[in-house]
Amino acid sequence: MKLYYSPGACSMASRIVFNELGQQPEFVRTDIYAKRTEDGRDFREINPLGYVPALELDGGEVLIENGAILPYIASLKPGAVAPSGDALAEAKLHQALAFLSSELHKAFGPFFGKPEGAAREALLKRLDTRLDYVEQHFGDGREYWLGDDFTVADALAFVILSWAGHFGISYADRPNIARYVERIGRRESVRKALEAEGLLQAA
Ligand SMILES: N[C@@H](CCC(=O)N[C@@H](CS)C(=O)NCC(=O)O)C(=O)O
Repeated sequence: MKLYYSPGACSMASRIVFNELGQQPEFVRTDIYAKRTEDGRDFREINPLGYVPALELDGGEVLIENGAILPYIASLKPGAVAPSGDALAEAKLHQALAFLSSELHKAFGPFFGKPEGAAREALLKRLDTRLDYVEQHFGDGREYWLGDDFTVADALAFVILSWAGHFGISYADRPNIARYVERIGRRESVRKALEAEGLLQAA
């Protein structure tokens, strides 16, 4: 298997999950701006949409979208990093991945373009409603997104929530999120992923 990734991007969630499972695919660093892989290929030949993560399976099939890739990696070791065999628990995982991908990720995304002034304020307002939801979600004292166990949702949530510091967004008024990010960031799988992507110092 090959994981196409960019350092610190949402593709790092897959690397964290592979670390959790003690499995290592081949990692292919990808320039998401130039759309080139480190071995000189046009990345759009792998994902026509030009974004990471993309997971190339041994048979040559390519999966895209965190919401599909993360459950697929989890299925390599059923029950280890995702609920298995409980329809409601599985639905809650899909709910989490859908929210994280289509609401939280997409609310953070525009900050990579370094918006200023009124544009930044409008984006902050939109992001705030999503962060309020996350803060409330952890208000019952749960350790992980789904409750008592670490799942692939935590890998993705950690990566996305960690972007805040790079955009000058503080969690000082959101203690549940601050504690959660710190807690997940201490996991060995996460430390190893940050180190592999050259981000341990900045984390
Ligand atoms: N819908 C995709 C979005 C992935 C995505 O936005 N990836 C970013 C990095 S975090 C990227 O590669 N952006 C480059 C681009 O969109 O051109 C998913 O959830 O997997």
